[in-house]
Amino acid sequence: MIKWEEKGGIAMVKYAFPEGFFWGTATASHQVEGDNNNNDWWEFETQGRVKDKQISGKACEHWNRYEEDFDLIEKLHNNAYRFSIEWSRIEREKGKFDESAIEHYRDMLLSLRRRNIEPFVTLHHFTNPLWISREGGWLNEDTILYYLRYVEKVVSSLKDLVTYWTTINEPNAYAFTSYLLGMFPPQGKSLKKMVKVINSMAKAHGKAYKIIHDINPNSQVSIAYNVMIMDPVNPNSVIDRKIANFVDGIYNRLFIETLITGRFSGPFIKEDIPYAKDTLDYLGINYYTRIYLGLKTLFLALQNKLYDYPEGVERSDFNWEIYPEGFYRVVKRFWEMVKKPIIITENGISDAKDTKRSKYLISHLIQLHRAIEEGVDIRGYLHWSLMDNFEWADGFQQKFGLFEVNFQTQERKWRESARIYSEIAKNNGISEELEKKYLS
Ligand code: GBH
Repeated sequence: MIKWEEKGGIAMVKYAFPEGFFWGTATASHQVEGDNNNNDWWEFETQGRVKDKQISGKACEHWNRYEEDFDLIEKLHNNAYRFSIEWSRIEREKGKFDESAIEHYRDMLLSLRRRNIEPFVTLHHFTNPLWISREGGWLNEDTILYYLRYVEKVVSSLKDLVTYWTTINEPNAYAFTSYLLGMFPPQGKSLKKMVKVINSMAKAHGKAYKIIHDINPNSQVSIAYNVMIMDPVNPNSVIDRKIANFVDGIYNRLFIETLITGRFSGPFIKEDIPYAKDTLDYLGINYYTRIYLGLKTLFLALQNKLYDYPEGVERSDFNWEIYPEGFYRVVKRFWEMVKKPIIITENGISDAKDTKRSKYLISHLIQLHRAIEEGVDIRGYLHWSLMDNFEWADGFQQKFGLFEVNFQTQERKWRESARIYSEIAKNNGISEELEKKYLS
């Protein structure tokens, strides 16, 4: 066995990741910046619609504390950071662009570049400027054009500093949660509306892809796609399998298949969108968990209870099943489907006490490694999230951070899992010691 000293301080790595692999974390503007008072979420919060009537308020004050936060990223030995640009800051009023907000994001990017941290920039992460939502949000087709005008403005202003763009975060999860489940603004409860929004977002992505490449041909453009494993409650029941497959089709396939084939083939809408075809330079995947679907789930859904996990499975504070093998299944499946390099744009766990996060991290990374060994081209892993933040409709109680945040003092504190992640990134892999310590 090679000793620590003999390898120049690098612990012996059992699961080595490819050279140049991106190790990073991810955040989203509204969840961390603070004072995003000009978007639909702020309105939703101030109407008392978030759990315990919480508001995002100052959030993590990342807007003013980003240097301090980038120091932490450096200490994690990370070489990548994913964050989003807040449309409602760039275009507070329709057609009026705020150059000072663009300058601010420029400063952030320059700071990342100085530190050799590759930025992954998301252009839309759930929030919309108020003027957009007041004009009908993503059900109004004009929103596609407004979005494209905003994209053109941002990308031409920042093109020299950004290679990796994410046009839209989780169009599927956004449409699902905002227009079918009614849990996010504008609280729609209609399958038809949900399908319409997925359709519009596929069009928006297709056009944005071209705009971004016209501005800078070297750009790498993708979406961040939320994939949930959807298994039937009872694998022997034909009805359960059919229901699982139906939901899987809309949630996990519809949007992405449009980008592969140029054809949108959903319930209610079938149409060719030729310009959306082949518009992924890489695929961003957000993976968290598995859900079970079947006849029983449909009844639960009517009572707004979504998941029906079997007894005994390990869960997060959010009650989501911890299912590392699912990560392997997801990347294998999407690799076969898309045949484009994959970057994990989110993966993480709500775990306030940090008793499960290190194990979650290591077990998921080992599954990722397994897929890489089998030939899947995975280029990076961005953990959700750098620090505790405003977890949308659930407010501040769900804690996804590698760093704990005290929201009174804004102090950031290392969790044990942050130290583990730092060690993994530094070694570009997982040592046998780590595996033994957390997985046996
Ligand atoms: C990601 O969404 C988001 O990109 C990120 O902003 C968020 O903080 C992170 O995950 C952690 O949640 O189906 O009943 O659970 C993941 C997909 C979609 C899962 C909305 C939670 C809420 C309704 N999310 N969903 S439910």
